[in-house]
Amino acid sequence: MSVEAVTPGGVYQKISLEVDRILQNLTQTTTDPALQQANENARQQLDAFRQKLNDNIESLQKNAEWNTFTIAFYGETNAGKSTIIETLRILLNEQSKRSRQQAFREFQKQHQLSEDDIETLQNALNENEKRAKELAVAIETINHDFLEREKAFQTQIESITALIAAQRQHFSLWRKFLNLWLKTPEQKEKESQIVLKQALVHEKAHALKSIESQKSECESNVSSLRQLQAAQKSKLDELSLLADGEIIGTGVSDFTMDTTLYPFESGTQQFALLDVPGIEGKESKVLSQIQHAVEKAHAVFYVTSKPTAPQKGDDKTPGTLEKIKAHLNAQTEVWTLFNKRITNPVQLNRPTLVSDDEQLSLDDLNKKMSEQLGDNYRDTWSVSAMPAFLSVADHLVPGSENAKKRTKLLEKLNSEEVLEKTGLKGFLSLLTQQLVSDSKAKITRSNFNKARATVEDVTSELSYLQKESYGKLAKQLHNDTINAQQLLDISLKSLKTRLINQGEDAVDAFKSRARKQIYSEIEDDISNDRFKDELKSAIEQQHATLSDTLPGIFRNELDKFKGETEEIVERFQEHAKDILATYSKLQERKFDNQFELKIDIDNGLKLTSLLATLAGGALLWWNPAGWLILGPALAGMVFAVYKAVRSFFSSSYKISQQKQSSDDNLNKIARNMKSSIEEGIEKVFPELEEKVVQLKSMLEEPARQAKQINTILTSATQNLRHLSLSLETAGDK
Ligand SMILES: Nc1nc2c(ncn2[C@@H]2O[C@H](COP(=O)(O)OP(=O)(O)O)[C@@H](O)[C@H]2O)c(=O)[nH]1
Ligand SMILES: [Mg+2]
Repeated sequence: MSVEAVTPGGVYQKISLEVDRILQNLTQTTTDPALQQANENARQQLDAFRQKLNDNIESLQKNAEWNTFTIAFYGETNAGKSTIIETLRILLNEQSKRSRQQAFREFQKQHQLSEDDIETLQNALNENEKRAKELAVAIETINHDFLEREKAFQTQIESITALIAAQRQHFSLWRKFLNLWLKTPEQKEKESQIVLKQALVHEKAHALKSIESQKSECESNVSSLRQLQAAQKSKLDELSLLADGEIIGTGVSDFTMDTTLYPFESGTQQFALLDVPGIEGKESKVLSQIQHAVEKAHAVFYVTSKPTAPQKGDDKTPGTLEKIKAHLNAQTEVWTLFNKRITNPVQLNRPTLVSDDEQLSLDDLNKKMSEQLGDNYRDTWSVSAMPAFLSVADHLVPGSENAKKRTKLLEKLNSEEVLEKTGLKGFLSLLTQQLVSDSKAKITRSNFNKARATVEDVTSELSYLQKESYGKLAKQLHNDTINAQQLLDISLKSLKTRLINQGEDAVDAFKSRARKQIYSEIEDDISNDRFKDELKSAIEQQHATLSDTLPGIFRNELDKFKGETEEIVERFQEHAKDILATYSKLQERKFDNQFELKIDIDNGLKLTSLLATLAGGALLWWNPAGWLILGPALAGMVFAVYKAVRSFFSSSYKISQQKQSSDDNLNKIARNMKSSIEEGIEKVFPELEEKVVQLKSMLEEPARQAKQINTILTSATQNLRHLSLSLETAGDK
């Protein structure tokens, strides 16, 4: 077909039509019913393949991308795919990233969430807390001071009171009387002390008043600042949803469940990156997302955080290597992206990102990937995603883990150096220069190749079915048929030999019986004339016996032959069924029972009815007794006359002469009979041979059917290979 002329996208329809055409042309009608059956079987098989191919092509058509060069990031969860993509989004100002960052900035401004804002609030809080604490200490000190002073007054007052009491004991009555109006100096002193003490209480209240009000002001400040901080904290949580790194996983498996497409522009180039769910996921949703993503992609990065080659699976579960082969086989460009996990920025100061040991492992990985993917596999590129991301992520929540890590990282190296040392700078130029250049041609090549691979996949399944099933089946059936046919030939030949032998034996028996009969007459010394009559009558009697027994003898042989033939046919059929069952089983295992092997071994009932008429019918046509017409033999008997004259003189001589004459005549008759039987057999045998020929050709039918299907499948395979080849050339144009 000429796929070159097809518009992009139209190629899928063209393939379907072409496949239809190829498959329809293969099974034309025939008048041979056995071949017609085989054609029908082949058509059913091919239909199943066509259905499968059409389904795959349909899916390709639905997912194919013809305009934007699309690169899938493919690998296990936690390999770092999203981290790398996030870094590229920031570096290349990807649209949705840009608007998110703007939203981040606006939200940050609106809710005053800058580092300064946070710090100012924290400082104010700290200040007030500190001040409140200081004021509390001051209050304590004042309280303590006044307590001391109060205590001093109290002691003074108590000692004066004691003095006054002691003085009063020594007072005269008069003095006591006077004391009612006149106070002693001690008493006056006491009163003044009391007044002073009271003044002290006032003084204390006065001293505390302002400080305490300051302190409570501070405390109320602290509580409102705390409220502000709580509000700020909840806004920061909201802000974190807008921060850089939103697509990076948290270590939870299947963080990325859907494939996300990020469109990029770099210079004049446009391309898209696909963030694909982890390939270890088993959910059907994840599996179909992966399938669609690889159908869309024109190049694939297999991202891994381990430098070792992907694991092989076992019989039961496919390993990563098998998954990669199954998913990426149709890709035209596959790279490995090794994401070296780095936790300490110090590691970036080593001369190379990848150690010697890791490089050795990566070389091995490259080798294994090349083995799986052939020429379409490119190479490994190494990066360290997390530090690269941190170095460019300037929209992070202040105080967050990432912000802290970023600060720590940038203390040691600037952003440019980090990008250089993490391999991201080189990766970026690989991506934007090498990979996406000449993308129109690459898109065509990739999409045609995927279509080609789809055709190829189904073709190789078909080819497998052809080679491993019908091809081998046809060959084995053919060998078995030849074998059975040879056995039939042998059986027929031995029947002939046996019939001749049995015929001869019967004639010999006839001869010896007739001989015995005539000899006993001869012993009675009979005349030559009588001898002639007796011989004739002995021959006639024994001929009658022979005519009676010969058909039975032949029937026995024919029955034996029939038994043999049936056994040969039966054994052939059983073996053919066994072979068919064996291949059917292999088939079921390989194709999940999708393609049933179909061959008609029994050949309807035709074979059975042919077998029934084969030997039984023969005797209806044959008449072995009729082959032995006696008249000419009797007429042809010869008796030597001169010997008869001499026998007149000697009786014993006559007896021996008569015996001699009997023998001569019997031998001659027997010889004639034998050749009559042989002639008879020769005459009727072709009829039997004809039946055996029919039988042999019936035995050929299963092999012919298998051969016919095999031929059809072979030419379907060839035509599809042609189609696949033309897709390859078309894609390269
Ligand atoms: N220490 C370290 N962690 C990384 C690095 N790259 C990715 N990670 C972490 O690995 C986890 C998964 O990363 P992510 O990009 O979501 O992986 P994905 O599942 O392949 O998309 C995240 O927690 C990342 O922080 C790296 O270079 N160093
Ligand atoms: Mg991810």
